[in-house]
Amino acid sequence: MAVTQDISSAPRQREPVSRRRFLTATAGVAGAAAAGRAYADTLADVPAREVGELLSGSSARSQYVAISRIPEAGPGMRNVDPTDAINSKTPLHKLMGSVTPSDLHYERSHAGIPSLDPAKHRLLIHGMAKKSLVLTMDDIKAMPSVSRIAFLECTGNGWENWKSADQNLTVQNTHGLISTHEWTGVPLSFLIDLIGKERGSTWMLAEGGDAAGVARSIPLTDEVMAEAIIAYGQNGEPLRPAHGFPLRLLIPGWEGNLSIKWLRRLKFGDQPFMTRWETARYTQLLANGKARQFQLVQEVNSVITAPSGMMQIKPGYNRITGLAWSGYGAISGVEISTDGGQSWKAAQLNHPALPKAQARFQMDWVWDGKPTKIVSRSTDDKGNVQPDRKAVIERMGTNALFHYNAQQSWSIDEKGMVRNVLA
Ligand SMILES: Nc1nc2c(c(=O)[nH]1)N[C@H]1C(S)=C(S)[C@@H](COP(=O)(O)O)O[C@H]1N2
Ligand SMILES: [Mo]
Repeated sequence: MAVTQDISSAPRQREPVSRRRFLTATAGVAGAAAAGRAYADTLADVPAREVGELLSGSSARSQYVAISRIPEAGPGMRNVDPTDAINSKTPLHKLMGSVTPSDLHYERSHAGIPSLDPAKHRLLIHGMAKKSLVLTMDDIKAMPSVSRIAFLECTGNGWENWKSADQNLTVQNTHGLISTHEWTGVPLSFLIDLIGKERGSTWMLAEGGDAAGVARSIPLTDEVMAEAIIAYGQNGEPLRPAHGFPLRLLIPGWEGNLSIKWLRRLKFGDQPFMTRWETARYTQLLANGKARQFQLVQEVNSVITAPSGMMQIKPGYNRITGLAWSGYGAISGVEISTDGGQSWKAAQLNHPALPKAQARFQMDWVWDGKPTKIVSRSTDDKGNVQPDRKAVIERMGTNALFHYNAQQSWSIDEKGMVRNVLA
C-alpha cells in the first residue's frame, strides 16, 4: 500500500497528504496492513489465475468498469429521445488525473456528425491576404506540427445552475461539457505566413463543413496568433468524427464553439463577419436587456468531482478531489471549504498544472457526520479568482445562459447523500 507523502513532483506546492491522518482515519485493510497487524498471509481468497483473452487490434475497458457519456437535449432536458440530443456530457466523476479519454470527450454538435472523407476534404484560406490557398489533408500533414495539452469547454458548461439547482444532478450533468486532451496540428500562424495575411486583417472567419455550417469570427489577438492550432490529432490518434475529423480549429482557453469542427474555410478580414452564431446564438442577455457579443474567454473555474452530486459518503475519512481550469492561464491554487464557504483550506494541486488545461486537486477530509456543504474555489496565474454565485448573478443577471463559472456547492445531509445546491 503506497501512500505518498507528496504526490506532486514540484516541491513549491507542498500541501502535504498526511500519511498519519490517512492511516488513523481509515479503519480496515489499508490501516491494518500498514500497521503491521497480521491480516492475511496468503492470497488464498483471491480467484485463481486463468487463461486470458486473445490479443486483439484494440483494447476495450474492463467489463467491471461502467463509464460513459450522457446525451442531453439542453438545460433541464435530460433522459430524452437520442434524436433530440444536442450534447453528450463527460463523466467527470469517473475520470482520473486530468486528461480525458477520446471516447469520453464531451460532444456538442449542432447538426449531427458528418462523415468526411479525408481524401476529398479541402481547406480554403482566403480574404485579406496576398494569395488564397486550397489545401488537402496531405498538404496540411506535411507541414511542421505542434502538440499541446489544452481543455475544450462548451460555453454552456454550468448552464444547469443559472436559475435554479436540480438536486438530483451529478457533476456530469452540471459540469460535463469540458474535456482535456493533447492536440496535434499546424500552428495557425504558419498558415497565415503562407498566404501573406495583410496587416489590416484583424479578424478571421472559421467555417465548418457540417450541415449546420457553424461559422465564427475570431479576433486575431497575439494570444490567438501564438496558440491557435489547425488540429488533426487528438490524444495521439486522428481526430474522431464526432470531434471534427479530419480537421478542426482549436483556440485554447476560449469558448468551445470557436473551435470549429470539420474545418473547411478560413477567411481573413478587418472586422467580425457577424454570422448568425454571433448574433442569434452565442450572445449573453444581460440584466439591462442588452445583449453582449464576443465574450470569448472561458473564465477561471473548478468543481469537486468527488464527493459530488448523487454520491453517498460515510462519516470518517474521505478524500476530496476535483478539477480546476482557466482560459486565462494555469491554475495556481485551489481552496476547499467543508463548512459552506466560512473557512477555506489550500488543496493539493497535482503537477504540472498546465496553462489552459484542467488540473487535478485533492485534499484529506474527515467528515464528522453532520450536514454541511463542500465548495471549491480556484485561482489562476493571472490572479483571477473563481467568483461565488452571488458575484456572478450580480455581474450577469439571470437571463444569461453561458459562462457560468460560479463556485459549485455540494450539500451533504445526515445520511451522507451529496446534492447539487446553488450555494
Ligand atoms: N462545425 C462545427 N463546429 C463546432 C460545432 C458544431 O456543431 N459544428 N460545435 C461547437 C461547439 S458549441 C463546441 S462546445 C465544440 C465542441 O467540440 P466537441 O464536440 O469536440 O467537444 O465544437 C464547436 N465547433
Ligand atoms: Mo458549445
